[in-house]
Amino acid sequence: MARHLITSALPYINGVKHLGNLVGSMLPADVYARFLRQQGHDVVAICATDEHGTPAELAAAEAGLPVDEYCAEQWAIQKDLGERFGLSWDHFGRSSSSHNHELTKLLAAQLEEHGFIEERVTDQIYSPTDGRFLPDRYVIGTCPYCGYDRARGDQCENCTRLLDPTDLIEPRSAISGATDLEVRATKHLYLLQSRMADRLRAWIDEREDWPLLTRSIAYKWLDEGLEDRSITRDISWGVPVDRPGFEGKVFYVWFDAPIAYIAATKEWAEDVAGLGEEGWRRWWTDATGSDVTYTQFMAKDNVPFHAVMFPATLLGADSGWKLVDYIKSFNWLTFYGGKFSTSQQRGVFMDAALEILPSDQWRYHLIANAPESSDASFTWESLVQSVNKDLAGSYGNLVNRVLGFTAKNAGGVVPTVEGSSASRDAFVEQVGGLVATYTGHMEAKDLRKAMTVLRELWSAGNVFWNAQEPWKLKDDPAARDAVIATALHHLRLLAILGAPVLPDTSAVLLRAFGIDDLPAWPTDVAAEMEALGPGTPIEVPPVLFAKIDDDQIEIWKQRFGAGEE
Ligand code: B3M
Ligand code: ZN
Repeated sequence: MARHLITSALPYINGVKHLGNLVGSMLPADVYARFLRQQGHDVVAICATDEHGTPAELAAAEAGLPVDEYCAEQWAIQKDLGERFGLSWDHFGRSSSSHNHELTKLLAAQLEEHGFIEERVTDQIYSPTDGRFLPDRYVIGTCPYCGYDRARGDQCENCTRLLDPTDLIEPRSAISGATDLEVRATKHLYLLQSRMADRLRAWIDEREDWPLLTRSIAYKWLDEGLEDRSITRDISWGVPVDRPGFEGKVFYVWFDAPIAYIAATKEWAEDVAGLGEEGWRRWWTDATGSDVTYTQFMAKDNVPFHAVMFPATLLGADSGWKLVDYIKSFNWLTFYGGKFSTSQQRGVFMDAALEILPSDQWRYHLIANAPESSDASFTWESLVQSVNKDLAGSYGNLVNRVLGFTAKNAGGVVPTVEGSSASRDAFVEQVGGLVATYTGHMEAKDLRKAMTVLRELWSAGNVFWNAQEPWKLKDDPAARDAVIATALHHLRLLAILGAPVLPDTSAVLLRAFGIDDLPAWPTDVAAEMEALGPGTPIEVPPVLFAKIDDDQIEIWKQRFGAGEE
């Protein structure tokens, strides 16, 4: 039994997340956490809402709510949706928690103590009309390179050139449209990352087992030269900087957000699980936590912050903080090749998804098509294929046939098996091989490959059942009973193996065998194939997966669109 800390990138607070957000962080983290728990490991899975920064302020303003009320509301909505998607985190916290305020200040103090913080004065755009400094992206104007008239102060969306807000022609506030902008001097704290570049590179060099995507992004940032980075902002919503001359300033959202991984663990240990300080320190500080394996899940745009900047914070603080062991990163899930977009509400969002299909069907489809080695496209056609062909056609159909046949021909109980048969032995061996491969892919967090093998396990059951033709064995009840018993054990195994991805389905199927608690991950498949006592009653559950009509695709396209702008 090992100890595993798992975090998924924190969903931003400004509204319900879309399927791309879900498959790029929270869902794969959950599948992995469930798998490790089933293997008997000591697992803590942590997530939280990322609540600070200007986008939260603006979303609250748009909703007509004070920002703290807005965040509290949205946190509750996201937590509820996550739970309804079967996300089994140990704690879903908030980056605005008192624990995060405390830890963010602590980390900043530790960095300062070791000489990694410096005050610097910079010029920034101030909007008297808005009564605030404007972050670069909230200054808009005409691009000096291509003439696009809605270019943002950090980058022109049209020609992709990186910009400085002072480059813009006719700059104005994106918040109010005000044009009376001024440049004012303002003081900020800088994290001296440049002084840590060599240490960080040496640390990344050692992470040879990381996915190529993660490593290449990390090296890109290191190769471009690690710049000192301002970690404070002139806004009011966030963790205040307690320092003379810094009144009205808060820490930058990307400084406090990853620290919320620690804070949410602390909140869980101290306020939820009643484990006290040691309860979170044993995961996060080296002194007692060195045997922890820490795995993070995220989409590729978050990798620089997790592979370089958060480690810079933790290394610089030099107080034994646990660094990540493995970063599992994802490419983009597209909506018919186009972008899922929160601001334009394009694509399918978690709330709407649950209105149209049960969570297990989404979980399977998304994981089976996760953007692991390249971008992947969500289409209604491929969703229907996952449900109709894989879930209903292969897995569900096998369950129906075997359990229905057992009810009719074996009195609804596990029959007694006498002697052995070559075909059964061959099947058990085949299943054993597939289980080993499946387990290996899960351990490697290669989830798409794992789903390919899970499908092979489903179809192996169908092939066995079809080849044995138990319905033709009326005159050889012993042989027929052996086929039924083998197929029943295989179904029980499928429920156990499928549980990380299809938790609700597995619970229903196991219930049919009278099993209430999820059995441990199989290590000895031959033993598992004899685990059910003869005479164990078997119930026939309701159909596990309903097939989707082809007309449904048109209805969904009407409602959600199909990627068109
Ligand atoms: N909230 C993801 C995003 O909004 C960001 C992740 C934070 S993880 C510490 O794109
Ligand atoms: Zn441009």
